[in-house]
Amino acid sequence: MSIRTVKTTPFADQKPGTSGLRKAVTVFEQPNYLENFVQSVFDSLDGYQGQTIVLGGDGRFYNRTAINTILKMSSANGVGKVLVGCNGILSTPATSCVIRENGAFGGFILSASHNPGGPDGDFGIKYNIGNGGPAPEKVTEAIYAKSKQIQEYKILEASDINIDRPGFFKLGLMQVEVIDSVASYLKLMENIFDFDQIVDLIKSNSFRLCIDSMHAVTGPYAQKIFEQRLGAPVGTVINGVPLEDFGGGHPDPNLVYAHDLVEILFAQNAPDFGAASDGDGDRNMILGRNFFVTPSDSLALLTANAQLVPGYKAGLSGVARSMPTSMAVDRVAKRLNLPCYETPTGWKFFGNLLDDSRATLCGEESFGTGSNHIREKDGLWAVLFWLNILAVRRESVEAIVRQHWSEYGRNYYSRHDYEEVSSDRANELVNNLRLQLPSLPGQKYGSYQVEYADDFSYTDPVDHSVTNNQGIRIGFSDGSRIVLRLSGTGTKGATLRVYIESYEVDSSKHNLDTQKALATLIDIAQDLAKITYYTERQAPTVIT
Ligand code: VG1
Ligand code: CO
Repeated sequence: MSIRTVKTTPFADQKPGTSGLRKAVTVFEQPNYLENFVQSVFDSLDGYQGQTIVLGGDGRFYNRTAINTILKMSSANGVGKVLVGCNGILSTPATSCVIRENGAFGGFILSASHNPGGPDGDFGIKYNIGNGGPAPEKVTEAIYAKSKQIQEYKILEASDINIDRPGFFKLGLMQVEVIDSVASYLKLMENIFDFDQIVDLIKSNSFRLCIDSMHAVTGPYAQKIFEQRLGAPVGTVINGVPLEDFGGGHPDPNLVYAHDLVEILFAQNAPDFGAASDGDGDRNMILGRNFFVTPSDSLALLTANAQLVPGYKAGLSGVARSMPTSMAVDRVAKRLNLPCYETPTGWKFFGNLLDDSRATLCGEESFGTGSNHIREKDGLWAVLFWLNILAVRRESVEAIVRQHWSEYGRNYYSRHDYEEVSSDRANELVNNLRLQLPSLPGQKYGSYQVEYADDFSYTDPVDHSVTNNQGIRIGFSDGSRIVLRLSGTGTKGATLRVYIESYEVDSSKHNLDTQKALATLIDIAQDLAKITYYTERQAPTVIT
């Protein structure tokens, strides 16, 4: 086996977005495209030689090809050992767990998360650092800088190794250990949650649950945890076999794309609890019987009920939410006297807060929540957290949420996505709105008065790094907000996300339809940003 040095030329478009580099599979299939990026990662790191790295993905098309390429490049670049998930499968949270458990130098996650898969779908690659979390911006910037200068990469000439079952291999001088994809993660979950109590809940005849893995990575995890370990009946996990194209679906767990689960949970005689995972298992939509839990509310509820879970009994050090996430958790934090941080969108911004013990729980409006147990958001963790709460309280999901609203008030919240719109026009929309910002404070729109209008900028309290232009916020004097930003994970055109939030303290007004409750603010967003004009769309693609 010899190491080959291959001449290459840079690709101009290898800048990682909100969560790694995501492109159409056809882009990744170009000769040297993946290799250039992987070599740029190695070229931007110091001290990985002889160390362990972790490698796995969500099982989508191109996963196996990429794994074999990365293994050979890791060997050629002097990595000591690679821990690779069996069949190339490791959910994003499991990768974070394995990196931390083994004191690994870092890891590669092969996923485009919620983006569709298959030969005509998307692929993605993300580098995580030694704390188990996504590389912070200074690292992704360094990778991007290297990718613009790259002239050669190194790869071992060897045949592919068999990753279909656990075992040990040698690839050049490097060791490869194919690991069980689920074991470490399950052990970690058992340390956090009261599994016995959840078993009791599931055994009680009155409780039924349904977990939709959407033919993505969580299938083997969910079957092992819910059906085998916690005793839920076989068939509790639906769409549980990971498929390279996710069965043609779109593994974005929201009310539109997770329609199988929505139909089951909103039917007559529906189960008591339902959850749907995204492609790489770091996010999960939570449903009760005929009831949708807004992710922002979920974060607030987990915070308010954390003392019911063994892993958090000792208390929380603080909480953090991404800027567009509703302010429901802020109210809980205030009552519990906890610091509450507001970060830009993307899990990489929580890493320092978790490492520095400033926050214990973190969450985003996009169905991702997590804690200091790893450094990624964690979909099945959120499901187990909910089940642990239900096992203790023995009330319905709806009753628990309604009781929370009556105690803290309700943050009506919705996100409107306009997908695959023209990038030029989306940028014009944002620029046009930016120009208006200085003149907005004080303006009145019906009963709403603008209190502040800015483009969100974040200073990390730990390393003091500054991140600008993270979304336009328009805040009103009654605490309502409109936020607009462009997605950093899409691969076709631009996706405009509009986030709308209002706060209602009066519990006699907690039964409104969300879109109706937010109708005036939705109209104000339309007027200010001229959404129909710029997007050339009459309505959003997805409303959650
Ligand atoms: C989206 C979500 C964001 C999430 C990111 C990665 O980003 O809004 O909250 O962190 O996806 O999640 P954007 O830039 O498209 O709004 V995942 O599960 O795709 O890794
Ligand atoms: Co994801």
